[in-house]
Amino acid sequence: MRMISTISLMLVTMFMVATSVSAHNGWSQTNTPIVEIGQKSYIELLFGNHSGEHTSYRLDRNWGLEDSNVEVTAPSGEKQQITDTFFYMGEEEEIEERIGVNNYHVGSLLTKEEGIYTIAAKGDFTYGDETEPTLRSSKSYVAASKCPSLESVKDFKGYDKHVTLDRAEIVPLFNPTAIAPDNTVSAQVMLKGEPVPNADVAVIKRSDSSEVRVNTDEEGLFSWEVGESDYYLIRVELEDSEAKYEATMTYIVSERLSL
Ligand SMILES: [Cu+2]
Repeated sequence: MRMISTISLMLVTMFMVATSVSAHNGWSQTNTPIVEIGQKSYIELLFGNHSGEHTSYRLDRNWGLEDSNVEVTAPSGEKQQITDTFFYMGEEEEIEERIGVNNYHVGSLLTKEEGIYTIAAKGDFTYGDETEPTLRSSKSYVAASKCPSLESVKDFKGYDKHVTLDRAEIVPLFNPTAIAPDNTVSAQVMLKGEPVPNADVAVIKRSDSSEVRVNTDEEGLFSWEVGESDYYLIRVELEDSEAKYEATMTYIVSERLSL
């Protein structure tokens, strides 16, 4: 009996092994990591990552919102759908060859509580000539505070909530709204609530699309040194016996906190 369960565990592990399929990805980003309570945070849904062997922050076409939804988890745990707030920023008519090209949707979230809001966008995307959709999950964060400063939000907790239990997810083990340059941080790759060992993760810097590549350990954990102040995109692509998955997450590194 034990033998059988060992074998089935090995099989499960084999199916969970990350593949190095490289494709385009969708990601979300907040316009600023910190807002005053009562103010809105604006969220962009971006799509691209073609150049540099698919480690790029560059846009390529757009994240069409069909089959997508954007759910926010407030600091209290309360969930809110904000999919209806998204507006496509590109033209939809007149110049035909530019319709739907290299643009994005932007939506918003009104903050009401102090703490970290987790924004989780999900979409089912059928790439190229594939017949089954890739299940996408993308996360970004904003902190709301009465006094919107790095100093007042740096000790906020709740960034490591698991909010995407039905597909892949990147869970930061650092506060993604208040991180200073040159810190070593870690995060965890999960698939349906279970850690994913040996996954190939890329961390991509917005200003020059340079990347850091790391592999997850047996607990799905990976660590890296955050670079200088900038926007960063973390992405991983996975596959199991049921589907293909992609998970992305963005964070913003600020200039060093003044002490
Ligand atoms: Cu490509």
